[in-house]
Amino acid sequence: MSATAHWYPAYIGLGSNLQKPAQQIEEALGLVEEISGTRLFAVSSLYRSAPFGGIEQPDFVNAVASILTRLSALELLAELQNIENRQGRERDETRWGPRVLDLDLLVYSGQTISEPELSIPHPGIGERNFVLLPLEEIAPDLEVPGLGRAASIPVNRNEPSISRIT
Ligand code: ROI
Repeated sequence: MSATAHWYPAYIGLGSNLQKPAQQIEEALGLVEEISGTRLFAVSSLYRSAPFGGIEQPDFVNAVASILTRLSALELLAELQNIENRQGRERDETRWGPRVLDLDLLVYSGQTISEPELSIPHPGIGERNFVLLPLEEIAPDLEVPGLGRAASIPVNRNEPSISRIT
């Protein structure tokens, strides 16, 4: 870890639709708390959402968490992928197919990053209600680079249904 004195705010999207999804999300949050130089700050409700992307599969459980971290965005990404792998995520799974655990780095400290392995802000934020609604719940005033204040980003009217479960 290239530790600096600074703590950066970051937002993580969590999703699962296999192997007891709500438990997968809770377990992942516990592992996020154990990432070095990182503190869990707030967690949204859990949401049940119909699958986005046109492939027939079980409903998802989704949530968003905010953290403070001393890691860089790429260091944090590696830690999140490590958690996905520990919870049995298959790297060769079908695009837009079912998954045990998805951890997406959504926003990192007001930065815009375009690297082959990482796009920040996450391009799905404005397009996916399963990201947008939990993000608006915990951080309505967050400025998402390019999109503006979280609470002002419009909800997508033609998307699959989503509801709070906790
Ligand atoms: N659909 C929903 N509702 N929630 C997700 O987390 C999710 N993740 C995905 C795909 C398969 C695109 N669809 C999703 O990766």
